[in-house]
Amino acid sequence: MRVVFLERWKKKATMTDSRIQLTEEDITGIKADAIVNAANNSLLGGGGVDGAIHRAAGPGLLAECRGLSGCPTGEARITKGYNLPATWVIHTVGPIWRGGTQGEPELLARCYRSCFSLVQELGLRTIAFPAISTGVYGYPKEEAARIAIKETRRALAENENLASIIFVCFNNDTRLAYKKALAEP
Ligand code: AR6
Repeated sequence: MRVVFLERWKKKATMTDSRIQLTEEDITGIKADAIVNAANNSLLGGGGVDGAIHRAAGPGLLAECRGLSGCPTGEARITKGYNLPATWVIHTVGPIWRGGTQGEPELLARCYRSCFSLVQELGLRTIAFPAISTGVYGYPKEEAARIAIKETRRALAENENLASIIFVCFNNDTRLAYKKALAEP
């Protein structure tokens, strides 16, 4: 009985991982049902991936964001993609790294859960994520990747509708951090 369970679990783990992809490119060029934006609490744009997404989407995105009245850290909001190849943009606000003792891991995990909850609500199948919080917000890449992979595996196990989760690595360090996290059980 235990063996059967273990075999099933192993099969599920492989199946879920086959739906996770790593890529090194600009997220604004990705044609997915949704791309995720690493935003700030105002949702009114900024630097990094946020700036790139707003530039590529055009002014319609900022206009829609103005109507959202911001977003607390760990939560997520969804808008249309405007001039982006992606249909939707999910804006989430990651924690600023303050040494790891201010609830950062839980807040970062909550970002992924909030995104996956919207994804499930809207029945989306392909989602691209940047490495939330690991740029200006200073979250250590390996720890952030471990959280991203853990929450993604959980979402894939719970939502059979998900076809592909793409982690967009903007540099080699980020790609290596995800590869390491994926190699862990
Ligand atoms: N495509 C994919 N990934 C990117 C791109 C891109 N075009 N540009 C940067 N990255 P960051 P944060 C990577 O700083 O740390 C903004 O000003 C980048 O290399 O964009 O969550 C917001 O308004 C890094 O790995 O977001 C907030 O104020 C990752 O995206 C603040 O930055 C996240 O880096 C949020 O900081």
